[in-house]
Amino acid sequence: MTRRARRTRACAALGAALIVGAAALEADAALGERREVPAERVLRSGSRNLLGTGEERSASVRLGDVDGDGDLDAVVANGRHWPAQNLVHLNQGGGRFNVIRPLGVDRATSYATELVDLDGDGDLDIAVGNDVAPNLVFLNDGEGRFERAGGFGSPTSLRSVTAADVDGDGDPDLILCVRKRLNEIHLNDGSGGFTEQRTFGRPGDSTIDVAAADLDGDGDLDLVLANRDGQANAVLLGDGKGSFDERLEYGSGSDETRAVAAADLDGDGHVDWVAGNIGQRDVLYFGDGKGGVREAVSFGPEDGRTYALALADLDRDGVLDVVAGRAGQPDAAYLRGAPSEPLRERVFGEPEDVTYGLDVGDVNGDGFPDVAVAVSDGPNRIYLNLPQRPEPRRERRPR
Ligand SMILES: [Ca+2]
Ligand SMILES: [Ca+2]
Ligand SMILES: [Ca+2]
Ligand SMILES: [Ca+2]
Repeated sequence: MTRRARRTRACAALGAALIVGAAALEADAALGERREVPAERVLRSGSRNLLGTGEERSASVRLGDVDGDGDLDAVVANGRHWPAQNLVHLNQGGGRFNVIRPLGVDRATSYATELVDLDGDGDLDIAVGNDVAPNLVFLNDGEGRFERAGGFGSPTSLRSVTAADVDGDGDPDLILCVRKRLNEIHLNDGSGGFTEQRTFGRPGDSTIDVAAADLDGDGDLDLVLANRDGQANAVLLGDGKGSFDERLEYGSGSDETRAVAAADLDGDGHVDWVAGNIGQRDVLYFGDGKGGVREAVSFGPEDGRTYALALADLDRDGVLDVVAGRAGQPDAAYLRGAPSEPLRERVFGEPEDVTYGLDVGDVNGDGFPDVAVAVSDGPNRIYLNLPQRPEPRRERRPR
């Protein structure tokens, strides 16, 4: 799941704003109140919204309440092909990430830190996926302290880890995208142990990302694959037991896709998905309820470099919006309204930042989803989803 601003970057630039739309006032109007409620929102980041000051080769970020105090914390995967320290950033309330804990003692080539309750004890654990280094499981003590507890799979050219219950037994399994090799699924034994493996896709697939959702409405999870290296993208229909053998291709057949996200975007009961592409526009695919595409809508820059995607209702109008993290281009939100309305692009972040990952969640507790970005060779940060001010307020210098 974005963006970045060199650490000393001027605050004015960080105001580079996302204006999100209007709809917040109706409840108040219905109550007959005349309160002044800002109609527009901005995605804003400043020097106090950094996730530390490091400039690692960050690859992904995940938000979740790891210490059980009710606010969202952040876990960042660092390294990619070069060993680095993964970090847990603890929210001190209001979106102030003022405490950092290292995750484990080994530095490794991390691409992913997936946050999910792996052992079923009610707290969020972490699965760490590395590029050709052992993948690790860290179990949470409930207070955000993580102890290494086994791992999953063998070292391989892993690019992402996605948690989903692919065999329908109630525990989250781990879906691994592996570039130029068979992708893997590791089935959870219910206590965070992973001894049973499946594969999906084809041996040479360059799958970078996957979204798990029930595309054909038969009650089990299916997979949407983001494939690179000129390979066709595909939907794989699941059998409910962890196998995905029925393949339907989507897209042009040679899309360079690096990110996917899935949800029912148009409210017709069928799951849709978004593909984030490199060197071409991104695409909204509206599903036909059978794993195929009913309609495709391109959006974003012609030469886009989308590395990460998330879906969230940023303006709380009841319709999911798209957040795109881009490499060497500004990140952008795409606000969606009625199906007939065009997407409204709102760029944010710094053009030179290389956004490898992002996640969306309400880190300051105001009810509006904020955006966390993992930037390669730049600071990771939070973009708060805030009411737009009439005049951008000058940010105070850090003291
Ligand atoms: Ca917390
Ligand atoms: Ca747990
Ligand atoms: Ca499972
Ligand atoms: Ca299905």
